[in-house]
Amino acid sequence: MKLHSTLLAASIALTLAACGGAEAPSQAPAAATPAATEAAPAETAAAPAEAAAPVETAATQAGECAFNLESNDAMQYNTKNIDVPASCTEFTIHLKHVGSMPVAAMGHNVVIAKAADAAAVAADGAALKPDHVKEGDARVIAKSNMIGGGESTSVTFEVAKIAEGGYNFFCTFPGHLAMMNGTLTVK
Ligand SMILES: [Cu+2]
Repeated sequence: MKLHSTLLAASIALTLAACGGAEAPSQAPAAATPAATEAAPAETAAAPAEAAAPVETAATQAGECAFNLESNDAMQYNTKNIDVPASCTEFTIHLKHVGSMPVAAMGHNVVIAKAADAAAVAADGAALKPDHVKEGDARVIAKSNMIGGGESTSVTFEVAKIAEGGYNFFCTFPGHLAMMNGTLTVK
C-alpha cells in the first residue's frame, strides 16, 4: 500500500514536471486572413443604344410654295415626302446641311427627276465633282448645289414640270441615293 502511494506520487511529479517544462510560447501569430475581399466589379449595364431619331419629325413646310429640307452627317434627309401644292406656279426646296462634315466627305444636294431615272442620273454624275450631276442632263428638272455641313442652298422648279407625278427628290453624292431620296406629291 505504501509503495503504491509512492509510485503514484512520483507519477504525478513527473507529470507536473513535464507540464512545467513545456512552456511553449503561446504567441500564435494572428492568422493574417487576407481580408482584401475584392470588390466585385459592378456590372454596369450597357446603356441601350439610342434609336436614331425618327426621320420625319423635323421637316417643316416653309410657307405655301416652299419646303425646308434638312440633311445630316448620317446621310439622311428629314423627310421621305414633300407635298407640292398644285396651286403653286413655282416651288422651292431650301436644303440645310445640319451636320458638320465637309462637302467632300458628306456632301448633299437636291435633284428633281423621275423616280425611275434617279439611279441613272446619280450614276452618270458619280465622277463629276463637285455637283455630281451631268451638265445638261435632260432627265433633271432642277438641281441645287452640293453643300457640306453648316451650309444651305435651295432649288426652285416649275410645278407644271412635275404635275404628271412620279417625280422624286434625291441626293447624287456617290452612294447617297439609296438613303437620300423621297417623293414629290403634287396635290
Ligand atoms: Cu447626300
